[in-house]
Amino acid sequence: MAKKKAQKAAAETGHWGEGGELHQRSKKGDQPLTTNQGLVVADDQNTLSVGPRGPQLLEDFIMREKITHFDHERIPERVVHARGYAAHGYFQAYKSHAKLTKAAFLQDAETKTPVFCRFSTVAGSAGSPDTARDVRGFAVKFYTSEGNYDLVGNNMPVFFIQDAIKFPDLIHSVKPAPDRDFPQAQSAHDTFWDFVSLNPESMHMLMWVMSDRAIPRSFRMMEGFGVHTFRMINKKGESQFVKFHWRPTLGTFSVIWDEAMKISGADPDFHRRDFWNAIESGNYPEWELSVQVFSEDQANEFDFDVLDPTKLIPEELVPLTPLGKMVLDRNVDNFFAETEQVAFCPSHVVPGIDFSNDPLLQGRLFSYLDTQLSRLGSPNFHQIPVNKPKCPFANFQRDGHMQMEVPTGRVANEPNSLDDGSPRENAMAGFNSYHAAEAGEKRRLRPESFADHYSQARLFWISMSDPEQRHIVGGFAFELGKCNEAKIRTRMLGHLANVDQSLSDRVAEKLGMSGQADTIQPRVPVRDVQPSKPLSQDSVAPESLQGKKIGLLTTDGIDAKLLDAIATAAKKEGATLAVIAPTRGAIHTSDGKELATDDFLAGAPSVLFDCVIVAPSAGHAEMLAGEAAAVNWVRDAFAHLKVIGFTDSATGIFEKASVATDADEGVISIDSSTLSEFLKQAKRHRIWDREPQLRTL
Ligand code: HDD
Repeated sequence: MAKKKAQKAAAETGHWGEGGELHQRSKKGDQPLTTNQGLVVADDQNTLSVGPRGPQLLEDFIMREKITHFDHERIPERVVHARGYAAHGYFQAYKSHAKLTKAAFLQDAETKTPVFCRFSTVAGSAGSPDTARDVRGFAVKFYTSEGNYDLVGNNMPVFFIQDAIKFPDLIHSVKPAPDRDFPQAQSAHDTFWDFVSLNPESMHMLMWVMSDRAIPRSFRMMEGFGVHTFRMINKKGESQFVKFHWRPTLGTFSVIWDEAMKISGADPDFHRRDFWNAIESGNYPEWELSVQVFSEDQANEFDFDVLDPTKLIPEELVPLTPLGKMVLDRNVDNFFAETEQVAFCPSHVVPGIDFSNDPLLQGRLFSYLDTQLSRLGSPNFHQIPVNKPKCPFANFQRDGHMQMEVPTGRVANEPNSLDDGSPRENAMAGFNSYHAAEAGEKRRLRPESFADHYSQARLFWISMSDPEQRHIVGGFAFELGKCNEAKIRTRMLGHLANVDQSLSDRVAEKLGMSGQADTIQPRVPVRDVQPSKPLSQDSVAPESLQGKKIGLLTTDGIDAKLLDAIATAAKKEGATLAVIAPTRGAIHTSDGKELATDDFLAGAPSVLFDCVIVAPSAGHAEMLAGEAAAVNWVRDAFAHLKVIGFTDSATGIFEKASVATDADEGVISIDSSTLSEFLKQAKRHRIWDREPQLRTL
């Protein structure tokens, strides 16, 4: 009971024991500016010099300290997942999952476990745009009462390769070419497609990466997956296999590729800005954590190997068991100290969670600590507040660069009978690896059960809705179109034909290469598979404006009643409204009230919004229709399949944009009393039926 109380208090304060600085906002108050030695600085504007124009003095230790520190501000960026964004929050189980696992944070519904969650792109460097086509990292650190547990996953449930020894090759192939250092944050180039087309095990993952999943609308609208098969072990020592799933409460949504490219220019920080703003405004992103639970016997019945990270388990085969909910409710105080220095590691587990023999996972268990030693520069990086467990921890590891603790006593060995003999190991409470019986020859071998590279790629393809299939075709055609080597394109068309002939034909047609696919013989026959509905984000997407953004393009003199109706509806639907006017200063509504704008036309193209309304005042409608940016606003919103509401005064802009005001059900005339149809359509996210007329190429 006392433990539970302590856990509850810990979750509220963010302290598991000592060293809970992480959860305290720094206080500035009246603190004077000092040097790093605490000396108050009298003048921070001028270097010490002889005379007003005279030579500067080496003696100026204050200037030297400041510049020296600045000179050393950078650390190496992550070798992958360099661009990321994170927040604090908590995880809470729905109920006890004691039957499944003995992990303390899953034993009851009261314990709130603090978490730190970082999302990332994989290929781009730290300054690359958010909306690049890429896998997204989804890494969660649970600060549990038994130590830190890291679930280091992605927003896709499978991976490119089956064995970690191929990871450096995969990453080298997708990163900028070593001679010319471009392209940045792109897989659309020869080295990547050359590598994957020579590694057919990547085919399933490629389907995901060419799909809408690789261009998420928001971190808040992304699923997450642990990818590998893990074990859960209960108090009786019984083990089950599990696969982890995160599901966002808002549903899973994406942008359109043309939009993603334009957002890269209009707002390279699109995802982080969206995430930061949502948390600052109290709209805390939430995910449900579930597991697919299955026994080893069950696994042996599947027609794929659960140790192969290029395979998923269809939910029809093993449904999800919900475990609890994660809420991210606090932005970081300092990006570098927290987001940049956080160190996730798949080998950070707690009693009750263990690994499987997935060869990719086993390689990962080595790589993370290793890379963090060079990235964070010392074996003591676990002492950095964001990495420090919130439960007590003690051992005899000592010294090293940047040791921040001051261990006391004369003993640094275990066992010992000096001092009080502690800390000591504890066979009962401690982590015990699952006693799996293993035997076999020592060899370098890929199991035959990993040989089917096309069936699940096909499963993904046939599970997609028509628009999703169109986007996959478009994705392949775009990426392969950027490959200069024709032999890579024909090889890939050959692989795609093994996934599905129509997929290969459609991509070939878009490339202008019909009939040129290589013939590639699969190692094992491609299986007959049934579609799995949950793989299609479109088919399970909620019709909702929750968490979305409505862009209102307007001018001085906007109808006050209409504005009020839109603002009220947006609030009711849980959406954000952004008022965009030709200039940034405040405008006035028709009843003379001042209205602050959120952005200005040239700086806020319609790609930044989920749905839009165009409502200039009658007096300024002609002026707006003469603005290319306003015409593009409408043209792009239509091309990106958005729902567009408009007032009568806006028709001139539509004419210039060549968008018919009765084009389809997504172009809707509105006034202050007829918003309901606009809202109904906008909840559909996109008007997919519009797409075939707009993108025939
Ligand atoms: Fe990895 C970072 C996820 C395969 C080696 N990985 C990293 C991050 C995520 C993943 C989310 C960013 C963590 C953060 O936000 O700091 N990685 C995955 C997933 C994989 C995967 C889901 C396949 C299922 N990774 C993988 C392999 C290796 C690595 C096979 C190496 C053998 N990953 C690393 C790394 C990184 C990393 C080099 C770079 C920065 C870091 O670890 O701290 O160790």
